[in-house]
Amino acid sequence: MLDDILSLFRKKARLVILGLDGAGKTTLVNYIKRGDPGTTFPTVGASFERIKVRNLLLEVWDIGGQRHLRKLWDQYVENADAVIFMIDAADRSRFQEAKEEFWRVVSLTKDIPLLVLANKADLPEAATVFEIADYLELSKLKSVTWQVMWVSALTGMGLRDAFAWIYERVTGKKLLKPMEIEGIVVIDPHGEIVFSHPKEYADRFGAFISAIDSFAKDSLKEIPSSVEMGEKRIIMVRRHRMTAAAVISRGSPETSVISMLVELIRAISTQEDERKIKNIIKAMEPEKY
Ligand code: G3D
Ligand code: MG
Repeated sequence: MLDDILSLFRKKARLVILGLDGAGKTTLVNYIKRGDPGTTFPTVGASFERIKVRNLLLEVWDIGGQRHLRKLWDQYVENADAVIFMIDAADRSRFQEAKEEFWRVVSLTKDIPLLVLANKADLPEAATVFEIADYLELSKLKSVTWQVMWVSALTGMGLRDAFAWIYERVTGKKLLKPMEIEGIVVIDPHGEIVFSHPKEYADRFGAFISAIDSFAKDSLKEIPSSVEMGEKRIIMVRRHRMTAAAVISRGSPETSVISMLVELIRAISTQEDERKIKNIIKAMEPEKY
């Protein structure tokens, strides 16, 4: 699936991948290399890797700490077609450090597309894209084209959408379908529907979702699942014994929806006010994704 996207890059593209050590950059590169082992260039020093896979030249830097290397990676960033900033979404203890490095990178990207990958989304403790966007203060990003996505470099979850986004920005061609959410429901541990968007959606769809919920209760655990239904797709997430489900159109970026559902469960279970909950859904509107 990811290979389909990678093979679309007809012209050479330079991607710089940055992040603290442990963010998952090497894991990402290894995932990409599964379809094509590519060429690894010998490099000096342990904090830099350079790999060519198909038409993509990946220049990977461990940042943070070693100040003397900065001048070097600055140049790589300035010559990139797109920049990927990776953050370990499950390691909150290093968010502050990541944030400082992130804003240093931003000062170099100018108009280069910038993709923030909130990695390790497969771990139940992973922060959602909302939490990451909040923490990094991404809303302050004005000039650059940017996006934040929830991925797992280990399982490959979300990587297709991530590279589709890069492809769109590098080539100017459209690939991803706009996000289309038909409806969302959240079900509590007793099987009661505690949230529905739009309001009347639960009446149309709720019974079906409840049925799936009771069926999946034991097997779903905390792993998101998705079921295809013609041109639509049902995405289900379980957290804190609650289930959130969204019906989306096929081709919409799935991990964004998963992240939203996790965030919805969190907001509902901590009884956040309705306005905040509305904003979580609003952040999914087509112009953003
Ligand atoms: P880096 O190259 O950015 O320094 P690595 O990071 O790719 O070496 O990853 C650091 C550790 O995080 C590795 O674990 C790796 O397996 C793990 N990791 C990377 N991506 C993911 C992910 O998406 N999910 C999970 N659960 N783990 C991930 P080890 O134990 O080998 O150090
Ligand atoms: Mg590495």
